[in-house]
Amino acid sequence: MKNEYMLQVLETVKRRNAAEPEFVQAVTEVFESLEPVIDARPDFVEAGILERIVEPERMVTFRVPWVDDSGKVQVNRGFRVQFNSAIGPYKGGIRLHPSVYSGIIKFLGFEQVFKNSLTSLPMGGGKGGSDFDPKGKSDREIMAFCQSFIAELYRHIGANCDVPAGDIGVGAREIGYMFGYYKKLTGQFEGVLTGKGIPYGGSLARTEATGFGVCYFADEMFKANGKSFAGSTVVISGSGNVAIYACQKATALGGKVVAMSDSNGYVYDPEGIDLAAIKDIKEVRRARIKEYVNYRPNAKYTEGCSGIWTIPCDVALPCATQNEINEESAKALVKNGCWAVVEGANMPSTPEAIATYQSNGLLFGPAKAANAGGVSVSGLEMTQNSMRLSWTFEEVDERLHGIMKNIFKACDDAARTYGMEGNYQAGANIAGFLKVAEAMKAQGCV
Ligand code: NDP
Ligand code: 2IT
Repeated sequence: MKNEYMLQVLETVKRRNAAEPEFVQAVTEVFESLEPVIDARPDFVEAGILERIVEPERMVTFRVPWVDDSGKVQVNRGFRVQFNSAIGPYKGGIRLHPSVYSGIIKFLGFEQVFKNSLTSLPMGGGKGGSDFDPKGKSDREIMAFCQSFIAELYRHIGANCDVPAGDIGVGAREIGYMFGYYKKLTGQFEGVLTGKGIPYGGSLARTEATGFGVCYFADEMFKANGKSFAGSTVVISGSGNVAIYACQKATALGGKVVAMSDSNGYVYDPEGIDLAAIKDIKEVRRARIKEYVNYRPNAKYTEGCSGIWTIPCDVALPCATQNEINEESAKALVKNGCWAVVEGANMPSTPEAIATYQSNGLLFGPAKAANAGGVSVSGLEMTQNSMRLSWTFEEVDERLHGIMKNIFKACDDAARTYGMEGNYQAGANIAGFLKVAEAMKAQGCV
């Protein structure tokens, strides 16, 4: 990056957020793509768009006290960042994981601003979470935590203000407990959360949306480059919501998924992953992936996460967590003939890993475009709630497919316009940014 003004804004971001490396990483990655736009748009400089877009509109941090099954009081820390509302109410998930702190929430909130813009639906960017660890907790403990979390968060959210959803550690069970308590506190039955259960306002296909969307995006990118899932070998990290439905759709499109993982290790099944077994282990029993070998004796379980990227594959779909592919893993993928990386997780590739994909000519589908299917169907859930009706699975899936095609086209077009054909990372950042920047400029200095 050579633009003096952008370097100065980035320096301020680094100084002000020195203890939040993930946030600085996310901002740096976006800024590096925006240089040609800022060079061409002095009006954005004059309107202070960059200085404003890197600063959340607000962020709340709060105490979350709850009582565990032994009767002991536990205290976690809760967060919600309301990053940008230029194009719609704040929208974004809630993450429950022990690694959560302000820097994780802010990086996710910042990414969400551009992702939500790419969906073409009217949603601003937000994110929340807590350092609560759901692993090994009873249903009652999960409910106690979720109720305490919402007992504070309810005053900051609302159907026209801020609409949370799931992320790591938050699925339909947690959203149900949060929705129930929000309704008790406010007396309002409204579309304040998405990812709700189907009987009380949830959308069909929201569960599948992120994973399906990753594959719809990949499919478009492959077609545009003369490639296809058909006959390809696929490696997917994670075995949660995104990974499971990415596995299902990649298989339906003709790929063979040979490996999946959790935070303890990975399974390699050369005959192709048995998704029913994974669903039983992860969705029904909430157990560990190492049990997969009890269902499929020919599969092999290996402790540790990064080894999954040394398995030869054509297509890698990182669907677990941030910075899970570093330069070494990226080089292993390249060495073994991998030709595409499409990101289901948020920021799963380090900057060095992305540079490795690009210098070796891999097709790269960046997270904020490729995983936007989840929040897109969340947006469609909000639409259905407002209309007080619900669409069929097929109708939602078809809209999701159309949105993912449009997102690919927007990335492709923006990359071409700015002379970076095939660089969908730059295209996603530019296309996502332009809509938000125009809206911020039009709304004045707020
Ligand atoms: P889940 O909680 O359903 O699953 C997370 C999966 O990733 C689990 O297999 C988990 O293993 C693994 N994982 C989590 N943290 C780590 C870690 N630190 N190291 C290694 N593995 C880890 O979450 P989702 O599937 O919903 O989310 C996965 C990713 O996708 C996240 O980056 C999330 O932000 C992103 N995403 C999610 C969307 C959604 O709609 N849910 C939408 C767009 C993006 P274990 O069980 O051992 O913890
Ligand atoms: O990262 C994400 O886009 C999500 N976790 C989904 C957010 C949402 O509001 O559905």
